[in-house]
Parts: sequence; structure tokens; C-alpha cells
Amino acid sequence: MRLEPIELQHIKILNNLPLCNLMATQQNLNFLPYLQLLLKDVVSTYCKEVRELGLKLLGVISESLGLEREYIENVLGDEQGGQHMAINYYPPCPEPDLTYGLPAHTDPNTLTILLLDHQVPGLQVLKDGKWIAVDPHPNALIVNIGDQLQALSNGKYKSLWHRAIVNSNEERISVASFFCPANDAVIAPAKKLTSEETPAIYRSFTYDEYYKRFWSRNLDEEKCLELFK
Ligand SMILES: O=C(O)CCC(=O)C(=O)O
Repeated sequence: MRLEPIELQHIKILNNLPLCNLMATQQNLNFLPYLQLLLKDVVSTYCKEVRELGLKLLGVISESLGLEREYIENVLGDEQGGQHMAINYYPPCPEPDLTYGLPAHTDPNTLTILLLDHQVPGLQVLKDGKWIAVDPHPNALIVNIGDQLQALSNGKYKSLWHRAIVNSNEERISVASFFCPANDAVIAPAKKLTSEETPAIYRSFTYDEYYKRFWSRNLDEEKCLELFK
């Protein structure tokens, strides 16, 4: 798939709103015909192709845990769960040290595929207690492990702390595709991964319960999963 460049000024109006929310507000309906024209094809192609990739990755992750290839996909529930997209716009900030584009957080879903700005850096990941900058790379997608994979894998996969910083002179855009279980999907460590020696670290919960708890706290507090032990 080849993505045609889209002018920044047209995307600004998405301004960090998940596309589904944007569609839902009356105020934004005025933009819809224009937006649809501009973005429909490229966004829908991207969504479909990134979904294929995400489900493939979940299959490979299942196998890496010694589970059936479809195990995680099946846990996601109806139609292999949902997929949300956020288009993040970070305007230039004269004093970048005083703020974050996005504070430190882990993602509440299973995994996230990030398409980063090809030129402007901003994403940082926490590794061994240190924040590491992820340099832009034109032909790369970033895959973040989310909280649900940590729960399903009984802690074998760890969700990733990450944040986005802003730049003093340059604006930046990122596109995040989140793979989510259905609201009523029941998440618990896979039975095959628990034993007397390695008991389940997390209790079972519905994704709906998790998601509500996740957003009831500050993003950069301790991992939400700690509350589900
Ligand atoms: O903009 C970025 O690089 C990170 C975006 C992100 O973490 C998110 O949308 O959850």
C-alpha cells in the first residue's frame, strides 16, 4: 500500500480525537463531506491493511506463547474485537520542557500499531528506567504491547510505557491504531500459562470493566493492571 501525503492543515481538525468520536459530534458534521473526500479512501485502506497486520501479529504472539494461533483472536470476542484510530496532532510548543504532547502511559488494549511522522521525532519509550527516543524511520511501523496482552500472557509480554514530547519549532502527527477486545470479552491469563508454580497474576475481568477503570485515573499513574491482581 502506498500512502499519498496529506496536507497537514487538513488533518489538524482531527486534533487527537478518535475518528469515531469526530464523526459523532454535531459540530464536526459540517466537516464531514470535505473530510470524507479527502480521507475516506486512504483511511479505509489503511485501516483494513493495518487490521490484517495486527491480527497476524496477534496470531504470531499467540504461537510464541505456546497457544493456538487463534487463541488471542478468539478471546477478543465478536468479530475479533474492535479497532480504534487516533490521529494525534502536536502543534509546535515554544517551551517544550514545560509540557508533554501525551503523558506517560501504557495502552489499555491488546496492541497498538503506530505510524509516526517521518521527520519529526517525539515518541519516547521507557526502558530500564530511562526514556529512549524512537527516531523517525520512513518505512517502519511501531508496535506497542498493551495491557491486555500482559494480562492474557500472565505477564510474559509486558505493556510498554511510552509518551510523546513536543517540539519548539515543528508540528508533528502520529496515527495510532488500537486493537481492542469487544466490551464483553472476558480477559484472564491463558490457562495453559498458569500452574501451581506460576499462578494467574491477574483476576479475570471484562474489557468494559478494564476500560472504564483505565480512564478513571490519571494516565501516568501506576499500571492499571496492578488494580486487577
Ligand atoms: O504520538 C506518538 O508518537 C504516540 C501516540 C500514542 O502513544 C497514542 O496515541 O496512544
